[in-house]
Amino acid sequence: MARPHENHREDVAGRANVEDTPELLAYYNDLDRFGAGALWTVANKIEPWEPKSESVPMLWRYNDLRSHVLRSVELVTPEKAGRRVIYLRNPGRDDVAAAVGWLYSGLQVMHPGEAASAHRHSASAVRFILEGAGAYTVVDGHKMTLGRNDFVLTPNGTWHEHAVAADGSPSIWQDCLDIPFVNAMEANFYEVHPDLSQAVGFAVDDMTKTWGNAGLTPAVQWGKPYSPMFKYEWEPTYEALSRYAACTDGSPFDGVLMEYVNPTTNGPVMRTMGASMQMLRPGERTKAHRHTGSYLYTVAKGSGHSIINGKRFDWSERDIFCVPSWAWHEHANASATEDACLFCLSDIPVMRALGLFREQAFGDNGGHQPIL
Ligand code: 1HN
Repeated sequence: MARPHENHREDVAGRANVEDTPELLAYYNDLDRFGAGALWTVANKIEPWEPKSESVPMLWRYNDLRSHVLRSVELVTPEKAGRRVIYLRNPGRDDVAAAVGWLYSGLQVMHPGEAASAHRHSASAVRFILEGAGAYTVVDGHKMTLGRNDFVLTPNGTWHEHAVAADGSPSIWQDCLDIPFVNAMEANFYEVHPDLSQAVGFAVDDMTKTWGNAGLTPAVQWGKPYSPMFKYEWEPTYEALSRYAACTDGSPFDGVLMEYVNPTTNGPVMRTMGASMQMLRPGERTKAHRHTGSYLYTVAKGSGHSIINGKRFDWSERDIFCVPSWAWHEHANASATEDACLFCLSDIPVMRALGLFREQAFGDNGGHQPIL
């Protein structure tokens, strides 16, 4: 059966604008029968003038989701579910389970004494800790204790498992993975650990103690294409932002923004996803800009609002919101006395590596400045 005929015409010189005639419609039908089509009917659709995200700006309130995340503990076991996770849905991206763009995110809960089995996959992940005590993750034999606002890497191909110590408390963290991207690349493999659990082969938190030392690097080689510092802790992050804030005006678009880096390269923590922490000083309100690449923001501290493509989203601690690629956005701190901090997870490393990063300030030449 022939597919319904689509014809995306634009009355602009240099764009396709062919009217349908009985002869052409018959021709399109003929092409369709042989698995082909006429480019001029779809050219304007597949070559938009600028990025058009299918993702919708969204805010997920922690207060709305928390009790439902905790309820999953009564409903399913980690043994049966693999991971107890409530994932964040974007109405435009349900088909690929993306929270925004090609990024997946979810809230995972674990009770004291529970453990999730070890596995590995081609997708990379970060975990950002929202609440609880005693949680830990093991990545390739390195055990990391997890505190509030810490974040942990589980890069492409590394074995990983999570647990909460018996004397800990119910723990919730945010998972962010590049699964939709890796699936779009049709390159995702998945493997369960043969023993379901890894032996811990190193001192607890050794990677952070080895690599996270105020600009000092150990005299050891690290040949892998991701950061050896598997865990970045909140206290040194906040201290770094506070120190930097005391001697900079910051960016008019981003406030005081610092990138988490691979200490062996100064580049992003992983090849597909980057992370940063952004401080909005008391009363600060940023100017609007837009760029390619998708962003997931988690409110680490404080409260405020963001305006994304003209819509206002009010946020407070532990809420999560997203900014789709090429969406205008600006942020405001609600407090005149306290700073606010946003943890930002993005696919910017992909955009930069592939030469696809573009950025524009609101009002620049009325938006008519050439972007390419
Ligand atoms: C995964 O490995 C974890 O390791 C969480 O905790 C969520 C969602 C999809 C695929 C793999 C984890 C995941 C995931």
